[in-house]
Amino acid sequence: MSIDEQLVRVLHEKGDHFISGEELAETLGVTRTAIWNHISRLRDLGYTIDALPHHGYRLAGIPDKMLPDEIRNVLTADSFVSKIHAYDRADSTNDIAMRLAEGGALEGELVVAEQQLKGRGRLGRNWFSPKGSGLWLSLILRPSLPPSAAPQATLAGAVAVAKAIRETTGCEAHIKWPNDVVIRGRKVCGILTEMSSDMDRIRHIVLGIGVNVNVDAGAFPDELADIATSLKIESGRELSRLALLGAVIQRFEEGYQEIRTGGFEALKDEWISLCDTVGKHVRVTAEGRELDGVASGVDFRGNLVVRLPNGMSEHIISGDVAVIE
Ligand code: BT5
Repeated sequence: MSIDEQLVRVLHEKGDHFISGEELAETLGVTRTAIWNHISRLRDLGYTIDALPHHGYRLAGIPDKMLPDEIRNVLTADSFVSKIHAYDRADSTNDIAMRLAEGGALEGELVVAEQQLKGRGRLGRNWFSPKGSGLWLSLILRPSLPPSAAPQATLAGAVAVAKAIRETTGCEAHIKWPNDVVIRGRKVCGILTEMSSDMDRIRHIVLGIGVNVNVDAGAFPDELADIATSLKIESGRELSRLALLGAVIQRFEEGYQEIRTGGFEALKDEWISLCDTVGKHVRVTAEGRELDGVASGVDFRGNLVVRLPNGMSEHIISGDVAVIE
C-alpha cells in the first residue's frame, strides 16, 4: 500500500478528530516533511484536509473519484470484490478485465476508470464515457455454471443497477431487455457481458456496466441527445458516484449469490417486476431477423420469450428490442 493510501486510511480512522503530524510521521515511518508533502498531494487529488497548528490534520471531505481506498469504504466488509484496479483513463474497462481474467485474475476483481477512450457497447457499438461523470466498471466473475447461464449475469446486473438507482435517487428506473436501464424511456445505463468458456463450463465472465451519473444534458453528443439521460438530469442534483457504486455492487452480490446457488427464480421475478418490456408488443432484431410479438417473460436461462402471432414462442438469447405499443 502506498504512503498516500496509508495516510488516507489513518485519516479515515480518526474520523472527526485531528491527528498530529508527529503521530502520522511515526505511524507511517516517514518524516514530518514527507507527511506534509503527501498531504499536499492528497489535496491535489481532491481531498479536503484541515490543518491546525498544535492539532495536526483532519479529513474534512473526500473527492468523488474512483480511488481504491474510497471504493473500499463504500463496500461491505464481506464484499466479494477481491481486488480493485482503478484507472484515470482506459480504452475500455472490459478489455482490461478480459486481459486480467485471461491472465488468471480472480473472481470479484473490479476494474474502474474515470474515463474510457474506447468504451464499447455490443456488436462493436461505441459507449460514450466522459471523464469524471459516470460509472464505468467491469467485474470479473468465475461462476461454476454452464455457458448457457451467462445471460443471467446480465439480468442480475440490470436488476442491481435499477435497484441501486431507485434507492439512491428515487428515480423510477426500469429495465429494457436485455441490458439497458432506462428512466422515462431514456437510456441511463448499458451492460456488456463478455465470456470465455469451454463447451460445458464458463471460464470467466466480464460484466461491464456503464451508468451516466453526473453527465450534463449538453455534454451528450448529438446522436445520444434524444435517447440518453443521466441521473443528474433526472434527479436535478449532483450524485455521489462512489455511493452509487457501493449500492450497485451490493445489490449485484445478492443477485449473483442466487444465480450461483441455482436460485434464478427469485431474481427472475424481480427482473420482471422492474422490466418495462414484458407484456408489451415488441419488435425484436436478432441475428439479422426481425420478429414481432408480445414479450411474455424470460426463461430459466435469462432469454426473452416472445409469443408470436401464430401462437408459437421464440426464446431470444441476444438482440435488440423496440417496444411497439
Ligand atoms: C450497451 O451496448 O449498452 C453496453 C454498454 C456497456 C458500457 C460499459 S462501460 C464499462 C464497460 N467497458 C466498456 O467498454 N463497456 C462497458 P448496446 O446495447 O450495444 O448499446 C450501445 C448504444 O447505446 C450505442 O450505439 C448508442 O446508441 C447508445 N449509447 C452510447 N453511449 C451511451 C451513453 N453513455 N448513454 C446512453 N446511451 C449510450
